[in-house]
Amino acid sequence: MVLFTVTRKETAPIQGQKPGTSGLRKKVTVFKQPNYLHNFVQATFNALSPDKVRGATIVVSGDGRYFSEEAIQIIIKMAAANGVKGVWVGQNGLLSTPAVSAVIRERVGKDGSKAAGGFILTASHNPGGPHEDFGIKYNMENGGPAPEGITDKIYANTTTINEYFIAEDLPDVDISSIGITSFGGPDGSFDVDVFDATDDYVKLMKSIFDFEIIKKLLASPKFSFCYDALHGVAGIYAKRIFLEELGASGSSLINCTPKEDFGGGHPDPNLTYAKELVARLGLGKSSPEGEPPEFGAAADGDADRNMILGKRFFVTPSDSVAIIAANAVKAIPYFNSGLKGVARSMPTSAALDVVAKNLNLKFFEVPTGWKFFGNLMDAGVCSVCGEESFGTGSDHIREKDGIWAVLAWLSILAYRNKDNVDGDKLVTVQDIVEEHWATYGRHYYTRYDYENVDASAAKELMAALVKLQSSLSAVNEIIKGIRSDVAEVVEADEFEYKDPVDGSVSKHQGIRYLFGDGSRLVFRLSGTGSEGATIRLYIEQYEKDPSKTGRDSQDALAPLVDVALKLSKMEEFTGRSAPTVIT
Ligand code: VG1
Ligand code: CO
Repeated sequence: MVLFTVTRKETAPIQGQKPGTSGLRKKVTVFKQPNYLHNFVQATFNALSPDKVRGATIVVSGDGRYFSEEAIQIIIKMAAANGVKGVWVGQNGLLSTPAVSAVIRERVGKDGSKAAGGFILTASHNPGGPHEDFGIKYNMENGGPAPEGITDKIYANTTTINEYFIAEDLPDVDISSIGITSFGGPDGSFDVDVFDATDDYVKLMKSIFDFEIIKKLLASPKFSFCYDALHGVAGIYAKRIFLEELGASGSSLINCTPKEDFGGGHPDPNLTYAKELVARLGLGKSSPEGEPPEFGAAADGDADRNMILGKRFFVTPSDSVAIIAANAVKAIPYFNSGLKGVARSMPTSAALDVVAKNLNLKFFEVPTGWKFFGNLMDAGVCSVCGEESFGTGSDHIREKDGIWAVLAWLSILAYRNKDNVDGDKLVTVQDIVEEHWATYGRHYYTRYDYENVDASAAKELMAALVKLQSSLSAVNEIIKGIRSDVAEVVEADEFEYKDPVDGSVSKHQGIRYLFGDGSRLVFRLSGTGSEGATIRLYIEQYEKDPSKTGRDSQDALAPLVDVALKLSKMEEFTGRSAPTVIT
């Protein structure tokens, strides 16, 4: 057995290591600075209670982006030096974010141990490569992202850190082959367990969904689908689940081999970046050859996001979570005994609220970021939740789950077509969405992102919007001057959240303007960008009248967009006449 020693290294604080909405995300060039990663990892170990580190087992893996392999070797050596007993690594350092959550919750090691938490290495939907982004975050024993109490501690530690511990003489571990490598250190043995990255996750999915009914749908000559992993880690799960388990044909999968630079693209599943899929589904500018598939879906780099498409049809993420919630009990075995409650992030449209009201379900509105759903799920009051940013999930884990969302939609389609898979015409994605609108009304919705804006200009814009909120009559005067065809603002505030489980309060979670007809404008600064500031503007309008739910979304929202841009003086502050991305 190879023996190792522990070295104490002197270091000094490095500025800017504050975790954002989902961990610390920076350019690779920043992460490669001497001690940058080391400081953050040590600050994390120091923020956890000692029994979750010393003698504990932790998971380390990610979406395989550039710098992951190097980072994994550093973290293994630091874990060993900090008294960790075992490190679990997905083969080739790969594990999707939802799979890490599943592994922490479900996997049992050879000695019967479970993991105390894990580092996830990803910058999610941000591009990868030597000049692009890297990221790291810590998930706790429940499989969910560290709560703010912990991330605040981590940050505080990074500002005072003066030492870290590393097993410099521990050789690099071969993470490409499955198996356990044991080392001997001052505290006894230290094991690195490299395991199959898909097994635990696939097993969990099979316990949630009825794979047989989905298999029948996929086998129907009337059905066809296309899944785009955008070169992210979702590809390895897609191959296992859609091809091996569900019998889909290889041609249904595109970009399903993970690449460290995501093929040079943005692994962001939306209408702008998932170009190939969008074109295949007949939603692009040029029409595809032949008839588009009935169903399409995409994932982001770390496979926690999803985009759902029908033939020539886009499902907004806010509608998607509402539709899954409305159909879950019948269509998904895991929910057969009912939903404990549902939740959405604040900027997500109120489509889910209407379902909750109709089905008499507990309902929660939380700040942006998945960490806020975890407490509700642990407390047993939330089964299904989602965010407008292409994130959907349930209490099977404590992260959003891209493949789960696709299986949820396939389950709904399979259930709706179960007596007629061989019939002339299947119930389509579009049919399901339009039926939903007819029952619950439609929330027209769009988000404008202004990326990499000058940070102080963004702050000034937000400050001006907060200032405006002190007088609603003045706001309504301004709005009247912009458009006469929008309702009055009846409430304006900065969203603040008191966690109903632990009582913690999160302030300044987005600026809201709420209109008398249920319309909303929300302004937020992104907490996941790695450069400058990103302003997000969310625009929503509710339409109950079934004869008006079929409008073009852009037309329906045009007056509110006009109001939002002028009220915020977007161009004046940012110098941008158009957003970077519209979703
Ligand atoms: C964005 C989304 C948010 C999501 C977060 C992490 O955060 O808006 O809804 O939870 O990304 O998702 P922000 O602060 O940039 O708006 V992921 O897939 O990047 O881990
Ligand atoms: Co992601």
